[in-house]
Amino acid sequence: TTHTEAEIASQPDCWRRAVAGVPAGALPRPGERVAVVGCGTSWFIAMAYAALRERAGQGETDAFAASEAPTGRRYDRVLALSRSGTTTEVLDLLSRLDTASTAITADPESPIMRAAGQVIVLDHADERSVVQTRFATTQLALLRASLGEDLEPVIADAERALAEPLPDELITAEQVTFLGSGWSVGLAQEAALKMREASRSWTEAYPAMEYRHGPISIAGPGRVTWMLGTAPEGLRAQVEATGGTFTESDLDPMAELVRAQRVSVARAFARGLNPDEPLHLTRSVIL
Ligand code: F1P
Repeated sequence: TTHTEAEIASQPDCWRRAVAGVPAGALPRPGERVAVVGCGTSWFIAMAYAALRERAGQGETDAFAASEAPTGRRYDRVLALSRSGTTTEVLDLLSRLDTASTAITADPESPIMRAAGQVIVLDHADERSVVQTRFATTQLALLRASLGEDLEPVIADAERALAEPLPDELITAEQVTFLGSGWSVGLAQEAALKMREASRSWTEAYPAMEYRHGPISIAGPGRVTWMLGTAPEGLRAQVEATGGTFTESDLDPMAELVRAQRVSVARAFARGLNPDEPLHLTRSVIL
């Protein structure tokens, strides 16, 4: 088996370990105004957490690609996400800050250890694959737990997502568009990125309601529209009217992301690709 497959399968265990030891102190406190930053996968996890933290009433929370964080706004804390702890845009941003900062990383030897005021190391979730799967979801599990959420039902859903057979039509589809709503918009982006990285598939991602404003134009036979979370009323019928396939499930969106990771690996194998080694990508992007 590939590293990617083993890392996908280990997610329930990784999440359990992370939520058993949520570090007090280093994470954003209720009431703080927070900017969450990262690149690639880490940016999409930042988007999901920002929406969840606001929904939990813990304070204004904005998510930015680290390269695009605005300079003219005041935040009480910047939360920087980076598996490698070496990504250039994240380190540059931290070096320019005069606010409190916290980083979450997998690598206790990386430069982010000195660049951030406080650091949470999730080394048990580090990965061998270039393609991030379990580190991304483990940090989100930790962040969800820090907002007071019970992760047990989510872990049970992930176990279901790992055990169930994958429908062939998801593996052979010509094109896949992921949709989300609220905090699952970031997860839809992440699912789409995973499928591109691991299997060089044509994927897109949108907020579910936005999908009706143009993106649905490409729906049709052999193409899949895949909702993470609860779909808006009528969307299934609209997609099916184009001849396209509509997929949704009652799993927690983070568990549904696990299913999308598995489909990404299956699509890589179907195309003769090694999901551990995406084209034109390295484990961390240093500019
Ligand atoms: C960010 C990132 C990953 C991507 C690949 C290259 O890494 O863009 O999202 O999957 O591994 O780097 P990091 O800052 O989280 O280490």
